[in-house]
Amino acid sequence: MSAPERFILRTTLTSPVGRKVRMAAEVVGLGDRVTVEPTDVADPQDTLRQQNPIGKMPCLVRADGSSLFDSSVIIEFLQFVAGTERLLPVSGEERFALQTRSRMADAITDAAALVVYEAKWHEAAHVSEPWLDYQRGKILRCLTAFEAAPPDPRVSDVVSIGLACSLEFLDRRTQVNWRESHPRLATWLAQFARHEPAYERIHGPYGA
Ligand SMILES: N[C@@H](CCC(=O)N[C@@H](CS)C(=O)NCC(=O)O)C(=O)O
Repeated sequence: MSAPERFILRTTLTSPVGRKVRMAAEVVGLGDRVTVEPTDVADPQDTLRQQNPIGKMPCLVRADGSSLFDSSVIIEFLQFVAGTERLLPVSGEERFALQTRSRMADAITDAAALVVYEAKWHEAAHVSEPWLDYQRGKILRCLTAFEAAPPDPRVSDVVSIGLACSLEFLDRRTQVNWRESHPRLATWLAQFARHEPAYERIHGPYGA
């Protein structure tokens, strides 16, 4: 019998999307088969750009050298390798509602990353406040939708894993202050972090 395939995940340890994939790998029991190899997305010499022409992390490199991206594809692949449907049912109507909510959770990180990049890539005089407000509006609308219907904190799936990583990113980089205005979501995150051991393994102790 051949040895189980091992994977390389190109990501920094702090990337919220990289953390989403690493958490998903832990949840489906593949954490030991995924080795993180850090990348610098801004470095033109970094091999990431050959592995993923989009130049974004995370990117999963298989034993045969082929690559998988983006994070939602990687996560579906990992649950396929693990032989489970724990993160997302592979068929049935429920799949579509979960995928939609999963994209909404990811959209918080997408917009929050653009807020961070605005300051990183533009000199102070060129930072656009209307653009930042536009992105913060997306974050706040998605948070409001989740506040009205938070996920079940006892369930670890594509929605809860993505949402936890997005909220942790907002706590770390403070693109918006969300906790007071979204108390049910704050409670949800605390409960989810208590329920899912992979949360602490990837993000560190909750609230630290
Ligand atoms: N839709 C992508 C988003 C990935 C993403 O935005 N990654 C960020 C780091 S958290 C990145 O690589 N940014 C560099 C860039 O935008 O060029 C996914 O889900 O994998």
